[in-house]
Amino acid sequence: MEELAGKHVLVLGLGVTGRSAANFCAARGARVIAADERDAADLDSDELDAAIATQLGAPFPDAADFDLVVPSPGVPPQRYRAGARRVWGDVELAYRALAVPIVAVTGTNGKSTVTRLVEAGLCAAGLRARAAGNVGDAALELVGAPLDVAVLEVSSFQLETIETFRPRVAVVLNITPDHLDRHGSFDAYRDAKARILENQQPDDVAVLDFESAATRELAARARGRVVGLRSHGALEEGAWLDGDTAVLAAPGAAPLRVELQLQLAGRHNRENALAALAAIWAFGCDVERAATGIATFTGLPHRMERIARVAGVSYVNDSKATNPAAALRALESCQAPVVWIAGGRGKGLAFDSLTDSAARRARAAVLIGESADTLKDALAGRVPTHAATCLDAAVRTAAELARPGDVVLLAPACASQDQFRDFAARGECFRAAVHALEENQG
Ligand code: UMA
Repeated sequence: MEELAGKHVLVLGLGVTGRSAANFCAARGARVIAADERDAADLDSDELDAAIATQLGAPFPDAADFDLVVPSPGVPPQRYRAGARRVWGDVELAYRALAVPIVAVTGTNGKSTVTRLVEAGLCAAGLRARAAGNVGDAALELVGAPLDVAVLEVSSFQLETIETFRPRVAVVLNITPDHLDRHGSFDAYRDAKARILENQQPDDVAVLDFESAATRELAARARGRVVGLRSHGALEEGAWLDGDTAVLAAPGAAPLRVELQLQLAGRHNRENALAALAAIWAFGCDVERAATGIATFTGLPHRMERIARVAGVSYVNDSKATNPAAALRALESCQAPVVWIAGGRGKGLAFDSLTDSAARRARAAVLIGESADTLKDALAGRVPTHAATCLDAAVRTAAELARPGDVVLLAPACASQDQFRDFAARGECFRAAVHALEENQG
């Protein structure tokens, strides 16, 4: 990217994104300052190019002094917008540098699973495909890799900082309230997600989850072809489930029927597989071959991940359930009585939507973190609640409350950052606590 040479670039945040963005810009001849408000001791800045200047443990420099600001997704716009001449997030930079088409996936819940399913399906169909973005590896890691197609999971935070980003296929899954603490309102959150469609052209495709009212409405904003997704019931142009068969229909052609064989349990995962297959179909690949790749996918850590069975009780880690809608799905997919571990940092969302389901499924709830009292109020009179000071203690309390045949489910409905670095660290803590129970048993 010639346009970076000689430019004065400010990278905000030095996590996964910031490190990749700083190195990327420096390698293309930019003069880079990378800033992070955390102290050097808390940061992993070893991998930075020697030419990059850093400013750590101090307030961010003034964005107005730079040609380009590259914010990390976790840095809110009000920290840099005023005065910034140009803002490109890492997804915009990756789009400008990638020489291959992009399948991009957004939505509130299920997007990492769908991203990985698309990657697995495209690879099985014979393409060199790799997933990156919000799924874990920075999008810029894909630049220069031997690829036919890039699969990017893009969050609302990342979509706030695009300018020309144009995926060949854009998948928008369900949109339900999340990150309201950052976006301020549901409309603003949905509008950020909708930006995935804003640069598409008539030959691009938007795959939209029609079961989600907020996503269905985005059809009016689509500039490309729209492929709708429904859990059942035919569409003129779209995909739906007929039992375990995915049906893919386009006007003027006989519908394709592809049997879905999945390693993943739960109706929501059949819907995730349908979304992935529809994206692959929209991209123009052989869906029969893609389905064989989808069939081999065994799931991601921290998403309904079965950790162990101890004293007849199953322990399931759904640390990625960081909002009420995801926790609801987790509760609903448990067949056995649940001892539910929930709580953490709230995102400005009410928990009332969980009360009925919790009352039906949960024998008890063990509550942790900043939202424990709010959750306790939401469950009052419906589910017995217990407080725990930390996740470790919560697992021990849950083990005492559970009876053989029960499920102890970590589905926090909240973010983790009051007690952990991120949802993955929370999931690892749960895993370690369950293994400790196992050892005490043995
Ligand atoms: N920082 C500041 N000041 C601030 C905010 C952050 O200095 O005001 C610094 C922090 O000290 C830290 C760095 O910025 O050192 C972290 O930046 P970041 O929070 O953007 O984290 P990254 O490591 O770059 O990870 C980001 C995504 N994180 C977030 O969106 C919060 C990762 O998604 C993503 O996998 C990664 O980029 C690669 O694309 C995580 C996530 O929780 C999994 N995403 C949310 C979600 O899925 O709900 C959106």
